[in-house]
Amino acid sequence: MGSKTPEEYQQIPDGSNSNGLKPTNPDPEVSQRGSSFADLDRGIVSDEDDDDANQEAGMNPSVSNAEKKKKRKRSKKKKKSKTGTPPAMELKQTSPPRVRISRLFPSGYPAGEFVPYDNLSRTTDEESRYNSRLWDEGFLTDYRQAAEIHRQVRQYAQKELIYPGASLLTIAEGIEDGIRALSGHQGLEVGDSLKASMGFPTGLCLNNIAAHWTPNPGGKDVILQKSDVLKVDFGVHVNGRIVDSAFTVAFDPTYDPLLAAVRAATNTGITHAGVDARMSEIGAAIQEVMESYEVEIAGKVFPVKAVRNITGHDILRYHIHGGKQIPFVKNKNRDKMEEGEVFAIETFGTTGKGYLDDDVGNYGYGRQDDVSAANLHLSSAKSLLRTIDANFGTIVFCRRYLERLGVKNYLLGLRNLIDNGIVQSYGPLVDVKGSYVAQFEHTVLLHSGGKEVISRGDDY
Ligand SMILES: [Co+2]
Repeated sequence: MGSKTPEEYQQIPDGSNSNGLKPTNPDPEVSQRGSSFADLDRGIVSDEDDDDANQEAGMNPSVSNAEKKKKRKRSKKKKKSKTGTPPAMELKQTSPPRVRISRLFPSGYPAGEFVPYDNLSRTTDEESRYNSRLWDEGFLTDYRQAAEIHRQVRQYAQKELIYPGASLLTIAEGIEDGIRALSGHQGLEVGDSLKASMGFPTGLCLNNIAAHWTPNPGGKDVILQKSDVLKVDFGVHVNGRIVDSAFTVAFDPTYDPLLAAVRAATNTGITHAGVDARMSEIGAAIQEVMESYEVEIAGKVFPVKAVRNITGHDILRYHIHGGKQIPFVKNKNRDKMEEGEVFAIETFGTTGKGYLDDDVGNYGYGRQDDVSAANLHLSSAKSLLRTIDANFGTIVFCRRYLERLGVKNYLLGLRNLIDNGIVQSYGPLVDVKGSYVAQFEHTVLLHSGGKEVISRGDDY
């Protein structure tokens, strides 16, 4: 989930700003969007960012040890253990995914891709290198579980849910049902989705819609076309530890250079991330890579532009956006990354103008925990707030999640909460009509001696 640059810093973000998403125009209309264009055929673009393909996800599953230079691989590729474990005992994920991750990895979850910092002088000993003392006990376990859920659910989505003719609602629900099943939290009892659930509403953004679109109840169902460029951006949290990761799908190879540009740009951001890395340097490096690409669409060549007014961001517990932003253009932001921090490193590239505008429609709602509810008078707002606090806390939710809980007639109360600043609403962000935007995103944990690309998979 991207962090929109606040208006006052939209030109060139500079270090002093630290707001999260900008509230949208408070106009509760369901977004209209559609797609057009010709077709061709292309599957999910993938590449191998990882090497050592023989590393096993479950080979050395105990967490927080020193073996994590190795890159995790997903469980399905597990080879049979040489120690003689009978293969029949091996529990496998189903399709659709319904086996809890905790059952698949009873002795610990696979680590992410571990990349030591260039400057290893800061490392002291193996132990502190791989587990920052700034993290509490459950931190890594929760993060690795959330990341494995993300990988398994998205790879299922890539194989089974996302194809021309699929409805976006079916894709969103398929992803969300997978997350609930794999985490073992259906979220129907009060407080259950605070234990594990989506990290924010599933984003399914077509073409010039860059970010913050999700199906809404009562909205017209949108059918995926062969000519579409689809961004799939979803989050998984376990005990408030949020993994935020996104990819782009295009079936028409016309868009491959656009996807390649953004994939390379995001990987550049990951390469430059680390303790003491400056946002200004990361942004400049990302932009240089992104804008070295161009894409030819219907005989016309478009330079790929880095989007200027949305950024990567730090992630705090139960808060998808902390105070830090990572632009993907040249900038004067003086913030540095610090040990123990978690970053969503994402980039957006576009054939449009490289600047996003608000569109009509509703994406999600986030409880602002620093705003008092003492002034609330409307009883429907008070009761809705109790529901929000009990089920989502500060995790951004959407209308579908409310309706799934059986909440009815919530629009007036929701409006009141937004007007009082207690809930912030978010809406779609779009580039110009006819343009195409792609996005890739990973969540990165900054250990003391290296970074762990927690959401890395063999898909992206
Ligand atoms: Co994000």
